[in-house]
Amino acid sequence: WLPVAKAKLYTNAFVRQDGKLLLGYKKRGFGKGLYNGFGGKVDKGETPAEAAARELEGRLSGITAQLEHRATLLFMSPEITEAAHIEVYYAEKFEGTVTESEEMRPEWFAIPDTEARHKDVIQNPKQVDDASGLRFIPYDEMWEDDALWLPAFLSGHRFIGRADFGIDGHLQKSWFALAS
Ligand code: 6OG
Repeated sequence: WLPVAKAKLYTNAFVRQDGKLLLGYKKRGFGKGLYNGFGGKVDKGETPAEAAARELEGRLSGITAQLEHRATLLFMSPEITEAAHIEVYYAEKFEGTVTESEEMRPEWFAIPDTEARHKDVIQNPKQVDDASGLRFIPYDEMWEDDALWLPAFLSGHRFIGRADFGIDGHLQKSWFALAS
């Protein structure tokens, strides 16, 4: 038996502080023009946790954070023979200064405080939080799958999931399960 596709291992890290979420606007490369957590490929000889710490530090030019593993995601797409396997990390505390890098422009966003508010922000994007003056999480400028799992991720759930994209680049099917 031979697997038909290879899974490439990536990390992604989301930092939250004082009710705000730190995202990066990707200036170049894969996912250009979209907001995302901070991460990249896991190098040979490196664990995902090590890669997540390295990427976070590199892409924010010098922050260190206590990273907590919360999700394992698999993304499939008909255009690529490689599936993306992403280990997703969460951090509430970090040290250092958030700085723009060549690849990512960091920006803080308000986090909706209830599930209903989250749904409203997903359906009606570009809303600004009166209390902080920050824009809510920009789901309309993120990967399409993010709206399906980021609310649960931010509520503290640990899970595994898979999202399949079609040839039109849109999400076709997805599946999530809480981790035990
Ligand atoms: P570099 O190529 O810049 O790493 N990534 C995804 N993130 C989300 N939220 N959804 C997806 O759905 C993704 N596909 C890839 C993994 C790419 C970064 O982008 C993430 C890495 O953090 C399709 O080295």
